[in-house]
Amino acid sequence: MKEYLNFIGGEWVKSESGRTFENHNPANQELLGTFQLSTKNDVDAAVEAAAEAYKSWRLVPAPKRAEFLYKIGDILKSKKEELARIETQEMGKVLDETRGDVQEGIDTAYLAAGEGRRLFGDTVPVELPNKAGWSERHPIGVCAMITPWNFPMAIPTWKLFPALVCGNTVVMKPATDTPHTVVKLAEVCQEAGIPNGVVNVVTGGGGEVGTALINNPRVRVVSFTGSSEVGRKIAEIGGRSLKRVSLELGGKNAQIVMDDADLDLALEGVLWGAFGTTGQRCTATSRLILHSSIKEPFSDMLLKRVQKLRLGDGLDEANEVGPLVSEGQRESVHEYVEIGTREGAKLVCGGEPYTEGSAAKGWFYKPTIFTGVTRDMRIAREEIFGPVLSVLEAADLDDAIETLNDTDYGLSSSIYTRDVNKAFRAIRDIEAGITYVNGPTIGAEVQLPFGGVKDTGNGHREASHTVLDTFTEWKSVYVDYSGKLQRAQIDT
Ligand code: UN1
Repeated sequence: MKEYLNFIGGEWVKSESGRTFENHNPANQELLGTFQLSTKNDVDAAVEAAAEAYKSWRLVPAPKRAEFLYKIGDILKSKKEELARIETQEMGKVLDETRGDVQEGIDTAYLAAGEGRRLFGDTVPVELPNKAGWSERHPIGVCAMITPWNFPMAIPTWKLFPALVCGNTVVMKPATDTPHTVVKLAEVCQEAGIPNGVVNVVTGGGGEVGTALINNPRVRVVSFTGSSEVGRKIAEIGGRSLKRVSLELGGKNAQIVMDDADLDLALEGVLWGAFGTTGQRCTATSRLILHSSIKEPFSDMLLKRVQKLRLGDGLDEANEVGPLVSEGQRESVHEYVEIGTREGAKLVCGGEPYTEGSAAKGWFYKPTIFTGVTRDMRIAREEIFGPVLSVLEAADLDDAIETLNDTDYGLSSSIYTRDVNKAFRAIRDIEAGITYVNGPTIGAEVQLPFGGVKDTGNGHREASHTVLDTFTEWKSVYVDYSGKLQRAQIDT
């Protein structure tokens, strides 16, 4: 059985703990490899290496830093299939989706590389003669990245690549369910010739490794994607030392279907949005809000299609829905199904593990739909992170938008309508970081900001050029070439 190592200061090293943890395939529980169960000392060594590398990396011109990212993008492209297979094995989602996940990493590499020749600041007129002023972006230092298991490649790259092009150095801690993909990502960085210590990876549990990273005084930025519960704790700890903390947290995304919508299109949308990635996206469609007049026919259409979804090992291209990532995840999804039933919602399909044939060895769960869900029910308010869809009803557009907004989260949202006036009102009034018109709640592209409002985050955005605000400090520069003291706001 292969043992994978930490990547610190350009070397592949064991944890000082001498201990490892196992990585299993959620489709069949096969043991895939062991990874370092790291300690605070391992983290401190990685931060030390990153701090040392920062001294020279920050001085490499940004277009030159970008050249590494172009190379990384090229290598990822050449290894796309291999990486997708590794991902499907450790995370479970079907190959088409893991290929998409790697593609998102490739897109992010090229987007970030392009920033190497932009990183725009402002050049503005100044009020005194013979004086110039502008703003420029500066790197911050060592950045910690704590990344989730649902997008084992894309999400780490959303953080890593922009941080690097801005001149920061990085310590990454991948989710314990999917460490292999990030270890591969580090290998790709090494192959591209990234200088030692610029990228470091320390695997292990959130309690030990994550906590040590957040508490390390030399870490200046923490970028985290995960639950709102953990995000709050990170923000509290980070707040004490005034670290910059960028959080991308939960969602309770809804798709609205109006009475004038193309129902076939809306059906394709909700199937993909709710059951793609087995519902394990922070952007997954977790609520379906149906206009009363199409509620019955649309629910019938949906039920017919959902029951035909093919579950199974993601490596088999015939399968459409893979397993949940772990036994714990399956238990937590099932608990929500029990809660929904107790709350009085009507379970119309699924609601139990899927155990047919070889699926019995994996953590599969049947696509599940509840109808008759009301806004006060927990299954309408809390993130489930599994293949469970709650169907609610709305009398008109205002009611639909009010229902959609009636949650603590605000990540993604969608409306299906053929009425342009309704579409624009929805874009204006929906409280979310992302709104799709006639498309599902999933499928963001990397050149637009990604993130959400309310409990979904703390105001930062990943992707786009907006992510640069997480990984740079602004410096305003004034150059007075008058040769005399000029007093702003006083001298004329
Ligand atoms: C996530 O939902 O956790 O927009 C990330 C999407 C993908 C990224 C999702 N591009 O669905």
